[in-house]
Amino acid sequence: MIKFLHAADFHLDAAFSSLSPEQGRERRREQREALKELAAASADCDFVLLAGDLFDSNKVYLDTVEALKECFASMEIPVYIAPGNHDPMREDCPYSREDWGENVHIFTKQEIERLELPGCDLYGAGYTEGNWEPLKDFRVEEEERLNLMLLHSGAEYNPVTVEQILASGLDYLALGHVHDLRICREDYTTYAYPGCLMGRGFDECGKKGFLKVRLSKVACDTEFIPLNCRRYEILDVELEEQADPPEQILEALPTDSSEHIFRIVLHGHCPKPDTEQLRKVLSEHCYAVELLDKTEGSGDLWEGITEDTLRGEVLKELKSRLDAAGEEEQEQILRAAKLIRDLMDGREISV
Ligand SMILES: [Mn+2]
Repeated sequence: MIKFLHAADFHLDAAFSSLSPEQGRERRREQREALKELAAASADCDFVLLAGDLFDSNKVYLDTVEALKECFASMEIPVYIAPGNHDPMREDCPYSREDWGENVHIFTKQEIERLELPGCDLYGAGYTEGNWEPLKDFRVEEEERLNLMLLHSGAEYNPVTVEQILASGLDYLALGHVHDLRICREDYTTYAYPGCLMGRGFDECGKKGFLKVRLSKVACDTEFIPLNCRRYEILDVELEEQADPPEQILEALPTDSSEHIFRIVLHGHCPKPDTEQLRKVLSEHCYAVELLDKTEGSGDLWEGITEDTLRGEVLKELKSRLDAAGEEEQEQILRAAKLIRDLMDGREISV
């Protein structure tokens, strides 16, 4: 059995443009710090596979180069890297510019290279440009060995198909590019994306981290190890008319909210909340917060109910049904009332 770490998509030195410049700098410092957790987890492993997009772009701070070199040096086991579409293998890229240390091997070419390691064969290729299919007509050379491959692969970058994976003879395909954790199995081949190392936006919510894999010819055990770092979270809060909005939202926040970055989406039939005031209150309880007000004001829903018109008649009927209705039915009636109001106001509606 062999044991290794599989990580990808660090996106070091990302812009973090949705945060303040100061918070962006802090997040980039945190990215460098996070590398220490990865190094610590590698202690009982045979090697480390890094499937590309380690850098967000070609522009890398010296602090980042130093932190990554320190991470690799402290690992004391071989580290294999397959460059991705954010950090393609080019003449002037950080992989070419720097000396990353003796234990680091970078798959520099856009063609499959085979390395014979103790206990397994490791295949790999880097991304340089264009749309090349790395697994097209690929078959492992020695079936009886454990066979692994390291690639940065997506629909437009080094694409692979399930048919090609099935025909490859690989035991484990370590992929990068997809920022969510995905572990799949076809026949005896496990192929996985560990997801990005840490979230950078609301499309990368929740816990992020890397995989520790134990692999033999008969079994593949993948353990997800979340990084101990800030998360992006989307929180939907249903406001009630009578209650105090800040209080309701604070109640919905997790206890460690000051560590994390939130998008809070407000729903409900209630008077328009004062989002400026809310933002002020919430920013004291969150690392960063974004508020989306999707509430539908309730105050004007019954406007015209006393009129001696068709509108008044319909609203009166709905209101009396609402007062008599159960909770579930109430929701339907409120939706109907809103629809009728919008229709009579001449708004474009969708049912
Ligand atoms: Mn990426």
